[in-house]
Amino acid sequence: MTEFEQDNTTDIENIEEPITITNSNSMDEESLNQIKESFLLFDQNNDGYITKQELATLLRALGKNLTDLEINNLITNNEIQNNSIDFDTFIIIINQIIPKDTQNDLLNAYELFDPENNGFIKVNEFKHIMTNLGEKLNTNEIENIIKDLDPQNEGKIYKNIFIETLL
Ligand SMILES: [Ca+2]
Repeated sequence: MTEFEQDNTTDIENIEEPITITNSNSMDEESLNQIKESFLLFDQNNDGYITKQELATLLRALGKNLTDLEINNLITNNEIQNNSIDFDTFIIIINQIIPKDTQNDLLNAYELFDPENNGFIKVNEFKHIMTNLGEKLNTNEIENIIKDLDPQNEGKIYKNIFIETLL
């Protein structure tokens, strides 16, 4: 994901219209197109569904390494029948995975740069985090995020603001 802005889309709206992912804070249009292409590629018999095994492979291709247990939980939680996952369901699954990943990434990143647990990180350290998270943000995007994270322009980002703003 490259969008860190808050959005007002509720979870219920996302469930009703899982395809309207561009309004979600977890995926942009480019990512969605990329995922759609991958889905079609992995749906080898072109019936609009992928199997659980294809799901696992596809998730790995998208950089999401899940255990068998995690995959099975996704299958169960989304009430997937007959080992058949359509694209809408796949997007719902992706949205269930990405926020968790991002949250862990951010917390790990935060702890990495505040090992003494001072409760804040320096803005210039934060810029370093953002360029190493795997989420390639451009300078403008990073500056916009920093405006939210350091509203008093103190050069410090406090942990609570960091968590509240980015998660
Ligand atoms: Ca298929």
